[in-house]
Amino acid sequence: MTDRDATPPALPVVVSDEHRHHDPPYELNAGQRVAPVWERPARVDAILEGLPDTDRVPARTHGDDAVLAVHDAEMVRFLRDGHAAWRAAGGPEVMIPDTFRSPRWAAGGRRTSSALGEAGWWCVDTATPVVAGTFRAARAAVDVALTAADLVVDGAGVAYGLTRPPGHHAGRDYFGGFCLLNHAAIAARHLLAGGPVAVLDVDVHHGNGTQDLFWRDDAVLYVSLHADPDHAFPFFSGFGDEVGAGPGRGTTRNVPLAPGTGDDAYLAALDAACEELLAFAPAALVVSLGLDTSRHDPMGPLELTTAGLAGIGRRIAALGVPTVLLQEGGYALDHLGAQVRAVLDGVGAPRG
Ligand code: SP5
Ligand code: ZN
Repeated sequence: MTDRDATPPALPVVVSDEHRHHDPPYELNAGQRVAPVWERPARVDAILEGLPDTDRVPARTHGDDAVLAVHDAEMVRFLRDGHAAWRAAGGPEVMIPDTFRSPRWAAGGRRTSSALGEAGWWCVDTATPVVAGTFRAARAAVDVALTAADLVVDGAGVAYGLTRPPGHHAGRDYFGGFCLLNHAAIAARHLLAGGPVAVLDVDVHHGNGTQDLFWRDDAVLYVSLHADPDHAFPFFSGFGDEVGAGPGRGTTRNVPLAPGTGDDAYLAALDAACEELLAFAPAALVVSLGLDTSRHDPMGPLELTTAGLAGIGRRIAALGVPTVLLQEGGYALDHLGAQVRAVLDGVGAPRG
């Protein structure tokens, strides 16, 4: 092409190598030691192998304000300093709590001064091991998300942030589900300066953290398609009758899907969700992009093909809303590159 003005800018892929500092040697799933962990650095390498011809943008450092607008400052402090305190108290390299506060305790539970006990105050599961470099990686993923959001604010139309570790299971004052800081929620809150924001969560797991963060907020629409939590993580959240509360009643939409759901039923459900999303008239869209809906995924119970994932991308493009795509789950290492490529091809922006 000779007319350079006719060529849209390439889809930016925001990256950071800092994620490598989160590389736990094992996790506990259903009481069993699992090694290697599901959520590991090789996921990012696999994704980038699928995107050889993209415009890679290094994450820019952002201050803590956007993080503290979403998360409890004491939890951020724990994520930053808690591992060192755990080690000093005799804890092993991997910080996994063995005692969790229950919301059913009559006196409500109370913060502890024990560095070994404190982990069970903030963490909700045994599958989210914290190691010495975890905070550094999670904090860099926030910078990836905010850099991608900035690109969209500056007119990029669509940007993809290769965030790792994922974020959508982390709430204001809890973490779990491989997630430490909720970068999609942080990006959404950041984008609110430009008007109402929709979050579309297509990870196979319900994004309980994002739902909770915007539960009472009528400026953020949270829409999630996911495997029915009656059979799948996070088990206790994501049912169809959860719609938000107070001023946010009606700005949370959950679409639980039966195990085995394939392309046609998934994309039909997504079409209906997209109509609701358009009726909200968001100024910006954040997509929590999990690839664990794939039939190849070792964890998710859904059966989407890679062509089905491209269909998700096409529907996102058809919304015509400035869009920040942020990576969440997806664990089929041999397929991840082709999967992200399929979604981004569906979104339709040239990759460079
Ligand atoms: C971001 C994200 O996708 N988080 C998911 C966290 C799921 N944690 C529970 C892991 C349990 C693994 N069970 C595997 C069953 C394999 N058939
Ligand atoms: Zn997931």
